[in-house]
Amino acid sequence: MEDTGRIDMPDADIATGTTRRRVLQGLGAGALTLGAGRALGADVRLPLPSDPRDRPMTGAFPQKGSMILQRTRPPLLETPFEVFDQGVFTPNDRFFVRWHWAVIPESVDAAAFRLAVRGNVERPLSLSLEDVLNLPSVELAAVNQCSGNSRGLFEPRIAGGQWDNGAMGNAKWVGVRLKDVLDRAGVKAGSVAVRFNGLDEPVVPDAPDFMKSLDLDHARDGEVMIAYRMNGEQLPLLNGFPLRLIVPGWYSTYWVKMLSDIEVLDKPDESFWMKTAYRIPDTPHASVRPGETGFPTVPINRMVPRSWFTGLANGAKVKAGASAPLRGIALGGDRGVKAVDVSTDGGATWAAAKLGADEGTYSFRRWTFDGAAAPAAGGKLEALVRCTNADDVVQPILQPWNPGGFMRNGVETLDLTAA
Ligand SMILES: Nc1nc2c(c(=O)[nH]1)N[C@H]1C(S)=C(S)[C@@H](COP(=O)(O)O)O[C@H]1N2
Ligand SMILES: [Mo]
Repeated sequence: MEDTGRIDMPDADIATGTTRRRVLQGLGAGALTLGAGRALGADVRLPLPSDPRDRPMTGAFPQKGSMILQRTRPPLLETPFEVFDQGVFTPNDRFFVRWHWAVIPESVDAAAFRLAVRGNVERPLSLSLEDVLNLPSVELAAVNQCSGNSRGLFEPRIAGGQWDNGAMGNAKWVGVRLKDVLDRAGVKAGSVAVRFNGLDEPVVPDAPDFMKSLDLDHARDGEVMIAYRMNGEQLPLLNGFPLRLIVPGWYSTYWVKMLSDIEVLDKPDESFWMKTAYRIPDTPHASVRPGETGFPTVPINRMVPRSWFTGLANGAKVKAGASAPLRGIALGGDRGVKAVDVSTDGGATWAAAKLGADEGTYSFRRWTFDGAAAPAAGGKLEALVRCTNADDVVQPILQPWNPGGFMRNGVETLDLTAA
């Protein structure tokens, strides 16, 4: 097993410009040798509408704790939903993992690593990690959510990763503004977009390398960042060590991991992952009828509001005649959470939940609701939860559908029995 990447991370003094060094933990040896996943006890049964519903739990991946194994190579690891009840931030070792191609470096040599900034710029750059760490740092809480999060719940069923709701996570990201990096390179007049590529590669040479791009104005908005720290630690290798793009409020397909190449384009990006893949219907709620064809499409973009119950799962028993302890998390999407409402009459009336601490526009927000009285013993209680964001975008009651299985955000239901 070869030695693996270590990164000398500056400590909290980075803002003062000092680079007193503290070596954080190196990456586990043989990091990505993905053999037969070590089984961790019983399988987990996901609440999907069709089989297969069972998934193995795995603890076989470097820097990762117990995760739901969706696929081994390239790894797709889902966060068990109970993790979202434990805190508003998702621990790095429980944070979901998704890669498109199986050729992922087993380690990254932090000293040799370079980030290229090139294309339609005045001064092409080759930045070391030290160079990046010496730029002014910013911190932001943001949810990283796969476009296909919850795809396994769609009916009719849609091909692709059959995720339950755990292809998402919230972290505090520290890094540098993409704008500052672009300014150092000097974006030339006539530029329209910026394309991002990472160190991973397709298994066969003629398959399309995973790359994503943003319009130039978006790339320069001062919020899009290049992160080197996640929840106070260096990024786990599987989450993009040493650098990844953070695109607050947008689906994580844009959050390119192991970011090594930034290319300023003077024409729109016509490559596969923008032009062909990750496109949504250009219709209200990006929704079409199953089987419908001939609709216009656009690249997937902003996230939409969502909310979930945590703590209690469908079928749970609550105390008869007492107030049911409802709680959960919400996400505003590309705007903050304005309100979370609960209904216990099928959506006819709604009452406001109490919101927890505001960790920022793009973070999860906790909510609690104690106004739902359970019926007499043996009776059923059905609760619905709905998030409204600061743009007054509200979750739809009827679940939209699209052929990619993207952007699921219909209102969630919790069925309880009083005992
Ligand atoms: N380099 C690279 N970055 C990538 C991907 C990839 O395949 N390669 N997948 C994207 C997609 S679709 C998702 S959902 C997120 C997953 O981020 P995570 O593994 O840190 O949870 O990474 C994004 N960034
Ligand atoms: Mo994704």
